[in-house]
Formats: sequence, structure tokens, C-alpha cells
Amino acid sequence: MTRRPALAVLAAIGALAAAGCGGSDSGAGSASSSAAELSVEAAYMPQPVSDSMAAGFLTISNEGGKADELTSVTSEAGEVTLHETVDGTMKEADRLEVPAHGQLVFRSGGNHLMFEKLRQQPEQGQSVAVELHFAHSDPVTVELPVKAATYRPADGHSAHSEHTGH
Ligand SMILES: [Cu+2]
Repeated sequence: MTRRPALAVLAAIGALAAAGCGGSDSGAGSASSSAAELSVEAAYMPQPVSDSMAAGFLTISNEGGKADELTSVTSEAGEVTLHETVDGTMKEADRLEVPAHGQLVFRSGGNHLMFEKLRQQPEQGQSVAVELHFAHSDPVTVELPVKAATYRPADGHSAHSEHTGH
């Protein structure tokens, strides 16, 4: 009697390894010259109108030659989830890509950080600290200054209606 579960397991591991890093070039190892190089700018939180919920926006730039992924955001202020807007409807995202030589942009009407179960309602002039966690890069801590509820960065527009569905 022969048993072959070991083979099946090996095949599964092989498939995982192949799918793991998404890159078509080089695989693991000596990639120090092509790692993601992340920086964050334009972070802010419009002063929330709700005492338990708020949105946050920022831009993550990647100067490096390798893509990374934002996998989660944590904050002492409350629970944070990633939301993306697809065809005008927002939905929670497990992770969002930061493309090589590109940007992951959170802005009104598009991707946003969703704060829920806030311990206290942030007010203009305060700031909210968040920690960004990535698939490959080290975590990055960012302060989101709380702006007026009507604050819009240069090309923003009407943000409020999009959160009435929560
Ligand atoms: Cu949302």
C-alpha cells in the first residue's frame, strides 16, 4: 500500500512559492538595489461629523523599483480599515498595492482609511497617529493632522455623501 499525501503537500507548497511574490523578475534574494522605498505625504483627517467614525487620507510614494503592498493600518485612536471605491461604491480592501516608481493615493471619493469605534472625536488642530504595515517594508508611523470638515487638498471635491452608507 502506498500513500502519497506528501506529494500533494509538496505540490501545494510549490504553487504557493510561485504565487508568493508576484514579481516576474528575479525572485527572492539579493534584491537590495530594487527594494521598495516608501515615503508618505499629504496626510490628513477631515474633522469627523460623527463621534465614532472618521476618514483619513494620505499619499504613499514608492521611489524604489519594487512594488509593495499596504496590508493594514493600526491606530490607538480606534479601529482602522482600508476602503477602496469601485464604481462609486466603497468596499473594504485586504491590501492595496504601492506600485514600483508609483503612488498609492488615498483621497476623497477614492481610497480612504476608515476609522471606526473612535475612543474620542478628533478635533481640528489635533492629530491622529497611525501605523502603516506593509508586506515587505518596515512599518511607517504617520501623524494625520485634523483639518476642517470641509478641508480639501488641491483637487478634492464633495466628500461627505460617500460615507452615509456606513
Ligand atoms: Cu469608507
